[in-house]
Amino acid sequence: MVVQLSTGSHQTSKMSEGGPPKVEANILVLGAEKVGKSALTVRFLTRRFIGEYGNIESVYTHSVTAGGRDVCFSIWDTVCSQVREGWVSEKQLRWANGFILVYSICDRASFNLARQQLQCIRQLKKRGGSEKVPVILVGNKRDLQHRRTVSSEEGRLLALSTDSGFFEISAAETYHGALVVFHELLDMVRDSRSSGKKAVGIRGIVRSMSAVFGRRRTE
Ligand SMILES: Nc1nc2c(ncn2[C@@H]2O[C@H](COP(=O)(O)OP(=O)(O)OP(=O)(O)O)[C@@H](O)[C@H]2O)c(=O)[nH]1
Ligand SMILES: [Mg+2]
Repeated sequence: MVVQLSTGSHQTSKMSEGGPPKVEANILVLGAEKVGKSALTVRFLTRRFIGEYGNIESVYTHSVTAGGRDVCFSIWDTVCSQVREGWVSEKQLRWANGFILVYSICDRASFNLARQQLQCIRQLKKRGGSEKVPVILVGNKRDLQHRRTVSSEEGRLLALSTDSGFFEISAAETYHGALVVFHELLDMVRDSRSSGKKAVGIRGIVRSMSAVFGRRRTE
């Protein structure tokens, strides 16, 4: 079951009144069990850390203003399936514009799962023709340094080798980390959209030129 919830001061509409069009971004939050997917999501939505979240899968819509524009986030806080660990469904892949992959710095198995999910996303998106996929890898529970089993370097290297963003945060300790993760991902989504448009634009020019020159040759 996926629960739908709305937060934020604005209602969803395609166009902000009188201003530039509203930016919409669908964000999928993935990762192993108990790594803090819900803690990160709820921190971003409410600025609070409430400790226990249950394991309910939810989709939240949250409206904010960023860089003078209205932004509507839809955030799908997933629950890791024990049957198909590391697997991301076609439905989730089609829905999402950007991905947050969470692991716990105290849980190596969760880091390995994040690696698997990252590869799964990259492969499936590539097959679908997408070149740049906005992904941020998040090492959570940074406050638990004494229990750390995954070094910052390992996280950074994995992100670097897969062209992803990377942050280590503590959803328990600060709001700032969650804020930076979601806004950085939003920037990546916007960049990928504009580079996608450029590619389509160039393809369009090439098509029209070949149509013109192709026709002339046969005339
Ligand atoms: N110390 C510490 N604990 C955290 C942090 N983030 C989450 N937790 C705790 O980790 C546990 C799991 O957090 P959740 O946010 O429910 O994790 P989840 O990934 O959504 O878990 P599932 O939905 O059940 O897969 C809870 O007891 C949280 O209080 C953190 O940054 N530091
Ligand atoms: Mg959860």
